[in-house]
Amino acid sequence: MSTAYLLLGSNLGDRLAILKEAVQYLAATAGSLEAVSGLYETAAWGLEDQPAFLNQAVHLCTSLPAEALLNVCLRAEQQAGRERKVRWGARTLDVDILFYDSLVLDTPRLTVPHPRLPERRFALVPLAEIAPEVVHPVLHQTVAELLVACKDDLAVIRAEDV
Ligand code: A4P
Ligand code: MG
Repeated sequence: MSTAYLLLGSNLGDRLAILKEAVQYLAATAGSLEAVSGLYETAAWGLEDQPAFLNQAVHLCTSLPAEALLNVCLRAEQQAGRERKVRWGARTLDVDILFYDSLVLDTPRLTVPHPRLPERRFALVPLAEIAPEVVHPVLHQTVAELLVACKDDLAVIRAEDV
């Protein structure tokens, strides 16, 4: 069994319902859910002129290899009616693999750990809630340490505090 950390994000449609359904789909198709972070309302990173996201991190225990797990993530996005138009543009659902065990992989389809994780508070804050001690296999820093070092200052607010 492998341990995977995923980040879910939505900034179009009924974001809360879309994330709930995606978590259920992942649990039904990819493995057992070990932990789920709270929901975070986050300012859009990259292309800033778009609605705020809801983001959530998930810890899965899975028997799927990383490539097969990516296929499940892409299927979850399709089920949420995602249309790919603009890179970093608004989407009903985005599911990214942040870590997969200590795997380091860089292929045209899949890069793990997620290459932009250290630059993104919207990913580090939810991940730090469920996995502060997990060590980045390339940078050799824990998630908590990456969060302290992160220079991103876009808003990341726990949803019940909004
Ligand atoms: N891909 C490669 N590595 C991975 C990975 N580790 N996990 C490939 C998932 N997918 C991975 O993604 C394009 C392709 O990346 C996939 O088909 C897969 O083969 P995409 O989702 O179609 O494109 P994208 O998301 O528009 O671009 P990109 O560069 O993947 O963006 P990110 O990194 O997914 O970021 N701001 C806030 N506040 N919250 C967000 O969740 N998300 C993004 C998207 C931008 N700004 C955001 C948020
Ligand atoms: Mg993506």
